[in-house]
Amino acid sequence: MSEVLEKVETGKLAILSGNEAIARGAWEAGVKVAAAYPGTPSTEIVETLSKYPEVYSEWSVNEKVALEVALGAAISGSRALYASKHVGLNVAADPLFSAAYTGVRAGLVVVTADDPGMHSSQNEQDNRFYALSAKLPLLVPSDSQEAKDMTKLAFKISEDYDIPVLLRSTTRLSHSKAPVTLEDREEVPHKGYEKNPSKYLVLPMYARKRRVDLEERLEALRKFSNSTHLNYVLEGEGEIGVIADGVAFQYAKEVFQGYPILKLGMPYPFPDEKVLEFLRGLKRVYVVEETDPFIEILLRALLQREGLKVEVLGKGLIGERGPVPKYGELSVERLRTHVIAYEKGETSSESSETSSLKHALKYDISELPARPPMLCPGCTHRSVFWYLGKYKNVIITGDIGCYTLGALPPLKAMETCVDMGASITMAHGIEKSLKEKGENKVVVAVIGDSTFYHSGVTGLINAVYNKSKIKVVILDNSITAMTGHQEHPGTGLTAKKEETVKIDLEKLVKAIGVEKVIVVDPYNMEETKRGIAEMIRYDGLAVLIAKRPCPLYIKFNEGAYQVDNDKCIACGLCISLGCPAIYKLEDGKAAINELLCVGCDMCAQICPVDAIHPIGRE
Ligand SMILES: Cc1ncc(C[n+]2csc(CCOP(=O)(O)OP(=O)(O)O)c2C)c(N)n1
Repeated sequence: MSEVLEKVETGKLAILSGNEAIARGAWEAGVKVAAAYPGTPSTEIVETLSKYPEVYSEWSVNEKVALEVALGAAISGSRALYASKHVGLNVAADPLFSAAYTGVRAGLVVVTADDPGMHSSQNEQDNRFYALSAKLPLLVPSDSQEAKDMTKLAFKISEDYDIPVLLRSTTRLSHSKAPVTLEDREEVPHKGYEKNPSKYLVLPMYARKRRVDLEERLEALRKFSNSTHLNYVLEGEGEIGVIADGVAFQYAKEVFQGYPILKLGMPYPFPDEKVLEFLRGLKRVYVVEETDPFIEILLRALLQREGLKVEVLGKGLIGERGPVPKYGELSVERLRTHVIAYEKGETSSESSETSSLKHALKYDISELPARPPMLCPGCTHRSVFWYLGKYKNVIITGDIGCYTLGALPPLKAMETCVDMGASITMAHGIEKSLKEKGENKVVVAVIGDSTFYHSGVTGLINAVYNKSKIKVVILDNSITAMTGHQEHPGTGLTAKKEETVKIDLEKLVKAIGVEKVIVVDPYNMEETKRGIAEMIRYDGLAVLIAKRPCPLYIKFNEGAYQVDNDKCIACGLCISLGCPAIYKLEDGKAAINELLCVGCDMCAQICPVDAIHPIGRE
């Protein structure tokens, strides 16, 4: 964004994505420290902030670290921001809960970017519930302007009530662009550090007092939530009303035109008085929200408290099904279809969840040619999977990154993927379990370099300590490729692209106590094959590091290759690499799309008849 943004003067409009707007809001609020671990759809928040010279920004090694860095900055007087994708906040949940107790000093804003519909995530998770369980105020913007304004306000709320503020975005908001009015940066004076162990040290004896204090802060925040302009009514007519938040509010506005709508920009603490005022005269309320029935649960609890009889129609709770889809991303169309179907009493028919999911998938199935996701041409991960997949008696646990695609055909060399870091720990668990059964199977964990620093390293320490014999492959492409090439502790650069120490994976692994460490160049097929065989044969814990930079990042392109059609024997070996640049001709022989080929040479090295050569070098 910043190129656009920097040219735009204060007071003018800029077209910003939700993420850019959050970054801009933080900058205008005088934020001094920003820490994050990348993760779609949140990555651009700190990526954008890192371009502002006034803001210290870092890619932390993982989300727990990022939140603790931000909390440390806040309690010592600098406004600070944390950002992650929804699952990232699970990693940071430990400090999150305690931060509500300690409070902050300067404002601390915790941004969670949820991913309804799982555009690029392993689950759907509604992080508004973190506000409820960690006892934090929650702001939910509906467009880019609100994203900026609410971020600014969040810093103020955080300071006024001495508590971190949770700001929830979703993919649609994070990545859609809309006009935003820009303002100047407010230079907030540094508050400095003040020693206060009874506040910042959560020993039970202090924490118990802070727990009471937290309840008082929440009660004050409930009053704020009842009076803030963030929760407002769009006037309408009739006895049917709507309550909505976030991007779902935009859909509700379209579908329920003319109805009164209560828009909750601050759904937690639940603005009970404002909601009751809104309910006056209403017989039925639709609750339109994305992912889980967060507002719906609170609303029903409120009705129960008041003994009020208003029909609530949302996603439905236990054993119920309402007019709002229970899962998947909403859209105007999807919401409308569901509401109409519900009104017609068709909840269990074709127009129920299943059919609407079919609707959502329609684009994949009928409007675009089917194209399964694949590792890029020249991907350094390919050769490892190609060889690993040939071991039939080996269990391969995986992890999250570009390399998760190694699980798909034709490579099919990964059997599990649960969360970041789980490859090594689960491999260890599988090995121990099978040992109990008397089976000594080789279990191989495959993990990327960024994921290894994030949470693989602790699993490896655990495996060494607990006498594991697992094998670990670290796919070191020297960047966090999956989320768009962010730096990490092994790249030698910071988030601001300043030079820094480059942590040496091989030395690190050896320092942990791994005795067998093999390093290979994954573009060298023979070396990779031998390295994998040696690792698998080894009677003990062994680590293989496949080291070569991501070709997309370094813009590797050695020139395309071609297949000599006369020599090709249609054996299909090169095709089994799963390279998008290689395809099968009608006669079964191979051909290479020279626009895609980057000349990694893997296919040429495995061709049994030497039929593949660089173009112009037959
Ligand atoms: C807890 C959590 N944080 C962030 C993410 C997003 N994410 C998934 S994998 C990954 C890192 C991938 O980098 P690396 O391990 O180096 O593999 P590469 O994509 O480069 O092959 C990130 C940031 C996530 N899925 N879960």
